[in-house]
Amino acid sequence: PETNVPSALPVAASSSSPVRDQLYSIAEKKRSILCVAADVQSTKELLGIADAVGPHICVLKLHADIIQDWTTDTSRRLRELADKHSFMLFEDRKFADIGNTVVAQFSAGVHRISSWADIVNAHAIPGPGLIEGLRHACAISGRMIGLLLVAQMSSKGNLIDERYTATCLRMAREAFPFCIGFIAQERLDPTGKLFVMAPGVQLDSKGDQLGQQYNSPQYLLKRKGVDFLIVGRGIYGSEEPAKAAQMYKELSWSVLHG
Ligand code: 5IU
Repeated sequence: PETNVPSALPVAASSSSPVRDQLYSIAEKKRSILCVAADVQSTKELLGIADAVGPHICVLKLHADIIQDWTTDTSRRLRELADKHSFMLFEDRKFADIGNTVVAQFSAGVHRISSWADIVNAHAIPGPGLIEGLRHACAISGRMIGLLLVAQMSSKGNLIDERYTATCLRMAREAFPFCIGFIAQERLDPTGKLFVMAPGVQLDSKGDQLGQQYNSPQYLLKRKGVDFLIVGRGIYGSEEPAKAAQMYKELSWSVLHG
C-alpha cells in the first residue's frame, strides 16, 4: 500500500541524535537530500567522484571492500574531502553476523570502518545483539556513528516481507539514537524521526540485468514518503557525474519544496 505522506524534512527539532542532526543540518544548508553511491574500484576513482559530486551531496555511500587498493590513506583522504565539501561518509557494509563478530568487522581488518565512517548499515536478521555489538565498537572508537537498518530492498525477488519490515521498525525504535533510520523503499516511522534513505533511483532506466529495480525521485519522495535518495550508476556512470549530481540534487529538492 502507498503511504502517500510528504517527506518529513525538516524534523530535526525533535531529534536527540547528533549524527541525525548533522545530516539534517547539511541537507538544509546544501539544499540536498542526495546520497551518491560511489561503487568504483580504485582509490583514484573514488576520490575523483567524491570531489566532483561533493558540492551536491549530503552523503557519500561507498563499499570499501570493492576498492582494490584501499589503504588507511584512502580513508584519510576521503575524510578530507568530506570535510572540504561538507558531506557524510556512509559505508554500505550491511553487517549481518553475531554481535561478537560484527565488533571486529566494524573496527578491525583492512578497512577499520569505525575509524572513518559517519553512517553504517546492518541487516536486522541476527537480532539485537548485532546492534549492541556495533554500538559497543562505536563507543570504543570514540566517534559518533549512526546506524541504518536494512528494512526493505530494491532488488526483485528479495525475501523481505511486511512482518520483517515491521520488526525492523520496532528494533530501530529501541536502538534510537544509535539507530537513526532505515534503508527502505517507503516511509516506515510515521513521525519521521527514523528517516528513510532509498536506493534504486534512476531516471533513465527501469532496472538492470541482475534484479535491480529503479524508481523516480518523484515517486519515492511524493508517493512513498522517503527522506533521502541514493543514486549510483545514474550519477557515477554518467558522462559528467558532477552535472548529473547537480540535476538529481535540484530535482529531488524541488519535488519536496518546489
Ligand atoms: N543498494 C541497493 N538496493 C538495496 C540496498 C542497497 O541498490 O536494497 I539495502 C545499494 C547497491 C548500490 C546502490 O551500492 O545501493 C545502488 O546503486 P545503483 O543506483 O547503481 O543501482
